[in-house]
Amino acid sequence: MDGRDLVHSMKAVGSAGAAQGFRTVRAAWRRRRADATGLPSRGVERARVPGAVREAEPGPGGGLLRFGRSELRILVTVNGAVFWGWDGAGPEPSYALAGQCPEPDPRAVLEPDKDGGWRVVAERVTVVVSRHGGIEVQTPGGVLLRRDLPPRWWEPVEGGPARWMQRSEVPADARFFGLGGRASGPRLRDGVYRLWNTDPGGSFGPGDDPLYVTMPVQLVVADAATHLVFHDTSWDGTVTLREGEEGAGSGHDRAGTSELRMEGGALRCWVMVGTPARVLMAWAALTGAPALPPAWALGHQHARWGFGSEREVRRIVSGYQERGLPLDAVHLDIDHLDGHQVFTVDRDRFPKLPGLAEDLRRDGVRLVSIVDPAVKAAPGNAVYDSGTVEDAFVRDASGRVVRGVVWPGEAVFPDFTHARVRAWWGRRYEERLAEGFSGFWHDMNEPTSFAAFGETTLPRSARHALEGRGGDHREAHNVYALCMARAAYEGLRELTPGQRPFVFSRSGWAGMQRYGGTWSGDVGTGWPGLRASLSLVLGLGLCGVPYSGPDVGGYDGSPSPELFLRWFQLGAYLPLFRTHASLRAGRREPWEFGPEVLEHARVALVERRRLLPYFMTLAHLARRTGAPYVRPLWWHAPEDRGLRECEDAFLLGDALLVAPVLEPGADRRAVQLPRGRWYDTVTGRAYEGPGQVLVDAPLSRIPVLARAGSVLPVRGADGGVELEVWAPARGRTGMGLMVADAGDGWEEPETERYVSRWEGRRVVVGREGEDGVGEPSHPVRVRGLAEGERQM
Ligand code: NBV
Repeated sequence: MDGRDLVHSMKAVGSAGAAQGFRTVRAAWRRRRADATGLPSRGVERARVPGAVREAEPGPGGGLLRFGRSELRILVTVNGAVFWGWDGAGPEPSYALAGQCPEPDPRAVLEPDKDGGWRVVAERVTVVVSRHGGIEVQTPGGVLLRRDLPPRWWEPVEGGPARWMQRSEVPADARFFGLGGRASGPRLRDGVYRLWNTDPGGSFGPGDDPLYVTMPVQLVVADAATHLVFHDTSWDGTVTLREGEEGAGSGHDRAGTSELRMEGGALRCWVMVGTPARVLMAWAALTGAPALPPAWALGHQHARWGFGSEREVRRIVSGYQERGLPLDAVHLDIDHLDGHQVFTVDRDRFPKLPGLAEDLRRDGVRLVSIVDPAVKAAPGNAVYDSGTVEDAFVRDASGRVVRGVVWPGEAVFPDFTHARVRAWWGRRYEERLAEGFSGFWHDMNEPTSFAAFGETTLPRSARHALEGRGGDHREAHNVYALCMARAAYEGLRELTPGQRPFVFSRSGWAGMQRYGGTWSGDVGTGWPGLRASLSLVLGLGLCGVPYSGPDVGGYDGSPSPELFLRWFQLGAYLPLFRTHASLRAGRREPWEFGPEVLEHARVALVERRRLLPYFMTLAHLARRTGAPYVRPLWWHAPEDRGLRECEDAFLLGDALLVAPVLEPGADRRAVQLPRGRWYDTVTGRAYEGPGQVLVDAPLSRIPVLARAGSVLPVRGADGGVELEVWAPARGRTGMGLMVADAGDGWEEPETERYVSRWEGRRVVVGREGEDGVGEPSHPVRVRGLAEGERQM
């Protein structure tokens, strides 16, 4: 951006300043008033527990247990997931589930247990219900994985939603992960975690909680097994976690505890037990396969709030081209809109947007547009007018359209929990497509509405359709962004049926992977922000959202050249690889940090491009199996307690171990290795795991290690696919997969499966087929060979 554009942008914000300030005071009062009259006061509450079990009614996959003051429905489904719901709650309706509830497992039967309790024995899990409604989840061998104490409700005597509490115990050695995107993880330490999607209102660091994507999804990793538990309710709540403690053989272990307190909603949950891979597979089967990104969305993307003009966008793109740096997409933020209004263009700054898009496209660069849900409340604004005709906007308890304040000023909010509104919103993307955009970046959809005081979101009393059931913002808030993503995804499927929609969204909830991914939001520029970036990506992956990444370089301020470079090097190995920064932040182009950083950033960019076939394969595997691209080191060895504690490295697929540098001044770092041989991919040096090793991490690169035996598809010098094979340890074999993707579209490519092994002094690679092992379909390059050893 040149000086004039900068002044222009600053003015736009500045002049809006005073008026906007006044609006936010008025909006805060309005919200407070709406809730004072629109929300019933809770009044006197009565506490309740289930009481003693009275009778049982076996049914398919489980059955119904009637207690003195509640009833419990248990269901084991064919994919091995267990459901239970209190007070008659069933699995549907649910915003998390991909479709209908899976079929019951006919082999799972409800039968009497000791002491007047009941149990359901299934293939992978046993559920034991005590006489007073405690529920234990055990492995088939009878080892305890989770014990839920009888729940408690607090019901308003005058009627209304009951608050409830569920306390659970897990083995003393267990570790907690998940709960959506948390900056302080990935391992969730003792503390209180809120379940309410929140814009922290400025850049955040590891201590900030909650953030934009919260989910009542916990992954609990213990020696005996891993389990995922999902409490299917979108209401506000908190989870209080306390890790257990082992009594060092004294037999006095203290169990870990998790206490869930919800402001309302059904008390129902799903549990999946097994290895991490099995659990994530069952989770994806239940909540939906992650959307497949088009290939370009796995490349490098450059964003900025405040490009300010078409000329500046061209300058940045040329900057990449002139220096031979790969670039796949440029993102336009709210400064390209006319007065910050969604689905408009500022024609003074971007007079020929479709032309710009076309030129960039010719050079292999896509344009991505920001999309905010808030619509300027002004007759004459096309979206406002058509939304008004459609009756699309959220109303308050007395029937008036709710007004908030966002970037365009006074604004109204589509009710995405209504199918008709989603369809209407989905059609709005036609305007974006006509401007030449290929992808969509949803922002401010917690939803955020500025307020001088109180919560920066819609009034809790605001009414929502909730698919015809009717309800208010207390229930709709956390699924607002999920439903917006659905509207975009489904709209785009209709508008461009041959293409994969590319949507990523700041906020979301369980199941959002069906429509796309997410990103870190406004992560603070600093070393703690860099660490938080990795925590978010890992945690979200374990909640079933595999595609995400941070604002490389951090959102605000100016990173030091070293911090920028380390962030860039990490970003190159994360699914969404995007540099982005705020309007007032310093530069983020790789060449703005001096020649040394530029050269090292180039290496990272070139390597990312080389790994594209591997990333694309991981995207397909995520869709087929639910496994995230970026996995904690314990993915294949959850019983390895050392790995369970490791939070500063990750596996990228099965083949690579990435150990980013997360602190200043490092030129080497300790790396915790899982079992087996690992090669430093740059020096070729072999290390033997399990154990900790010191690996070189000069400024030029972060350590990336390859698992011995792995076969990974990479882009060769001629642009075609090549198989990179890392020599197995002597006497061992290895393998790797390749999904040959067309880049876009819906054709289902086949999975090529490769095996590597020693044959005398040679490493050979074969492609497994129906009639045995044949020749590989791509050129092969073997690495990690000692002198005198040969390939093929
Ligand atoms: O649209 C402006 C920004 C955007 O750059 C950022 O990525 C989002 O997280 N947006 C938030 C709204 C303004 C935040 C101060």
